Amino acid sequence: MRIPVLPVEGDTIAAVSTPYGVGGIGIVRISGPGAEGIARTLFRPKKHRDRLRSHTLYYGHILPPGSDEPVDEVLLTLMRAPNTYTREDMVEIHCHGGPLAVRRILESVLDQGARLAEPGEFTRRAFLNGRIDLAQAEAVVDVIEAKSRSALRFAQSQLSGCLSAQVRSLQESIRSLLVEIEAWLDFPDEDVPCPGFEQIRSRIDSWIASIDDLLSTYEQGRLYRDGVKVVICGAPNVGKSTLLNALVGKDRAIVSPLPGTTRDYLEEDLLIGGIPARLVDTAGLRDSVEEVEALGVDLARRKIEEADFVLHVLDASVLDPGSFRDPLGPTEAQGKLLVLNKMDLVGHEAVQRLIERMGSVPCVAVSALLGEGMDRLREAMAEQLVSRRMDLDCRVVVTNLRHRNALETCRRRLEDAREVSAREDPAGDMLASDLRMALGALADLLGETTAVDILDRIFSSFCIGK
Ligand SMILES: Nc1nc2c(ncn2[C@@H]2O[C@H](COP(=O)(O)OP(=O)(O)OP(=O)(O)O)[C@@H](O)[C@H]2O)c(=O)[nH]1
Ligand SMILES: [Mg+2]
Repeated sequence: MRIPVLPVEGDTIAAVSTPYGVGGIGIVRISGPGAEGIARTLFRPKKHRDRLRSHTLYYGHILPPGSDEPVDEVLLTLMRAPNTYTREDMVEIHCHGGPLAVRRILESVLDQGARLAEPGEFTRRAFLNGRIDLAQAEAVVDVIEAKSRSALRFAQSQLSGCLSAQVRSLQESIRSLLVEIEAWLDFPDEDVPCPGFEQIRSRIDSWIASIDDLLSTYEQGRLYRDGVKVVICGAPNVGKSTLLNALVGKDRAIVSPLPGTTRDYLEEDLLIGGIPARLVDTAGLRDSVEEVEALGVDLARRKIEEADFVLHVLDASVLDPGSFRDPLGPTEAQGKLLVLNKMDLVGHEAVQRLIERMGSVPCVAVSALLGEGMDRLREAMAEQLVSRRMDLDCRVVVTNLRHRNALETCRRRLEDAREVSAREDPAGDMLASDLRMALGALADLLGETTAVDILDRIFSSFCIGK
C-alpha cells in the first residue's frame, strides 16, 4: 500500500548534534517555527541587539528566564527558512563540549517548548520539505559512516544528487513515452498517430542498458561501503596471529610457539586495496580435549561460516602437498585464499614447488614473521574480493540495496513493456501499465511514493541530532 508522504507537523525539535562525551565544543540544534523565539528567550548576546540577523554568528550566554546564572558561554547562530538544512527556521548553539554543559543547554531549550528530536528527524524534515530526495537523505548516513575514501566519495556524490539526476532523467524519458501512448489510447479517433513499436523497443533497450550500467557498479560499490569480514583460520601454530599482526602493522594478538595460544577470536579493522575489512583471528582448528580450547575452536568454526572471505593459513615448513586436504572444503559464498606461511624456513625453490602443487587453488607465500609477501597477499585478496574490477572514479555508483532492488524492479517492468511492444498486435494499455509500474519503482527510489513504515525504518538508522 502506498501512503502519500505526510506534511511535517508544526512543532519545534531539538537535539545535541555532537557525539556524547568530552570534546572541544558541543552543538545543540533546534528546528521549527519556535526556534527563533527560543533563541530570543534564552540567549543574552554580549552586545545588546534588537534583532538577530540570519546566518550570523553571535557571542553571548545562555540565561534561562528568571535565572541570573548563565548556563554557559556560547556562540549562537539563527538561520531563517528556507536556506537551512531542514528548510525550517533553525538555531545552533555552540557551547563547551562537556556532557553536562551540553545537556543543560538542551534542557533549557526543551523547557521552552521544543520536543526532543527522533533519530534522523532533522534530515527527515529536509526530505519532507523537499530540500533533498530519499536517495540523498540515505547518503547522509553513508557520508557519516564511510569507512573508506571511495565509500565517502560515492556517498558525497549521491548526496549531491548525481544518482537522483540519472534516475530523474530516466523517469522523464519513460514518462514522455507513456504520454504518447496514453494520448493514442485516449483519442483513437483523432489524429494521434500510432506510435512506432520498433522505435519504442529501441528506446526501452537504451533505458535497460543505462539501468544495467548503474546496476553493474553495485557489487563493487557495496563492498567499498559495507566492507567485508575476513577470517584467518588454519591449524594451531601455523602463524595466524602473527599474520594478523603483520597485516594490521601492530602487535595486536598474542603470538607464541605453543599450539593453542589463541582461544577467543580477535578483530581488527583495516583497508585492503581501499576496501574496508574486519580481520578476525581465530583459534587453531584441531580436535582438542581441553575444554576452553574446544570452545575456541567451536567459535572459530562459527566465524568461518559468517565470513565473506577466508584466509586459510598453512605452515609451509611442515607442509606435504601430496597429503594436503583442505579442511574447509569448497565454500561457494565465500572468497578464499591459501596462505603458505613461514616461507623463510623453506627457501624460494621449495615455495615455488609447493605453489605449483597446489594447482588451481589461489595461494600466496608469505613470511608473516618477517613481513615478507604482505603486499602480494593484499593484492591477491583485493583481486579475489572484486571479481571484475572496474574503474568507478567518474561513475555514478549504486551502493544501497534498496536502490538496487528498485532499479531491478524498474528493469523487469521495462522488459515486460518491451515484450508487449514486440507482439504482433501490441496492446497499448498493457504497455502503458508496464511503463507506469516502471515509473513507480523509480518514484520509490527517490522517496516520492515511499510508504511511511519504510521511511521510519530508513530514518531510524540515523543518529539523534542529524
Ligand atoms: N619462521 C617463522 N616463524 C613464524 C612465522 N609466523 C609465525 N611464526 C612463529 O610460529 C609460532 C606460532 O605463531 P602464532 O602466530 O602464535 O600461530 P597461530 O596460528 O596463531 O597459533 P594458535 O593461536 O596457537 O593457533 C610463533 O613462534 C611464531 O613466531 C613465519 O613466517 N616464519
Ligand atoms: Mg593465534
